[in-house]
Amino acid sequence: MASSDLVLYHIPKTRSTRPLWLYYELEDIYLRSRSDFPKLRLHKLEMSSFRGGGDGADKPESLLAINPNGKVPAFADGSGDDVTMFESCAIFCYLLRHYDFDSALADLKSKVGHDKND
Ligand SMILES: N[C@@H](CCC(=O)N[C@@H](CS)C(=O)NCC(=O)O)C(=O)O
Repeated sequence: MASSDLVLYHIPKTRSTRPLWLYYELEDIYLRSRSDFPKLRLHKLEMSSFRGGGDGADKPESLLAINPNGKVPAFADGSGDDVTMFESCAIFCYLLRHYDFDSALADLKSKVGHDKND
């Protein structure tokens, strides 16, 4: 994984759509103007095959390494400290805090007092 890559495990029409939608919004705003805007490595899974094996048998080991519950979304950010997360709303806030550089969509940075190192 390149150091600036984000990773998202996603199944269409599930909660993983929340962070995926936000990533695309941020990409639309920042891809051309910010050279440090990260690429997304999207792992798109299908619910039918995902559930087939039961007890995580059909779930990729790399997904289970991020989320032992085997649910999506599962997210990783390889920039700086290696961050892994698996709650859609937490990932959503993380993306806004770290990659909505100009607070175009929300101003989480000033409201919660966090910066990129928090
Ligand atoms: N509270 C979690 C819910 C995660 C969740 O339940 N994900 C479902 C899809 S919406 C899932 O992965 N289901 C497949 C399974 O449990 O095997 C979040 O919002 O991220």
